[in-house]
Amino acid sequence: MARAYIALGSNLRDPADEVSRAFAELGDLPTTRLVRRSSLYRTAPVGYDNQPDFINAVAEVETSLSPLELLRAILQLENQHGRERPFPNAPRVLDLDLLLYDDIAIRTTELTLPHPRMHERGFVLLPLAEIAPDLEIPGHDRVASLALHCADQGVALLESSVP
Ligand code: PH2
Ligand code: MG
Ligand code: MG
Repeated sequence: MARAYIALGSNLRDPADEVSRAFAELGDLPTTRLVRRSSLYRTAPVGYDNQPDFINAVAEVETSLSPLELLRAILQLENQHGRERPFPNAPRVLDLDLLLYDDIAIRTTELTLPHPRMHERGFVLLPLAEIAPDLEIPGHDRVASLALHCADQGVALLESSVP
């Protein structure tokens, strides 16, 4: 079994509900188990400002799907939620990004691992630091250390997700 981390994001319809349902759907993928899920975070948009805040979170899964099988499966989940892609960084009903798959580093047209921007994004690193602070991102640093640099990125724990 491999261990993979997936970033979840939504800023259309009912974002907290889209992300919560997506956690369950990840655990229902073939030969895949949801091991841990972060809290939900409310985050300021990065890259294209004129859109609503996002709800972001991170999932840890155990899977025997290959990296490409897992990637294709999560893109299919996005489509099932009605994802449309009018322009880069557009608002979206569900975004699922494969962040890490074991310690694999690859770069192909379809998939780059680790995710090329994850080491600088608070909306990924802060939820990830909650569930895997000691994880090393291949080619970068420990998650908890990288997350320290993201304090000013407008990422806030959503109170309603605290048990
Ligand atoms: N995703 C992006 C670009 N910008 N900003 C926030 N806050 N959250 C996201 O998930 C996000 C983003 C590209 O996928
Ligand atoms: Mg994304
Ligand atoms: Mg994506």
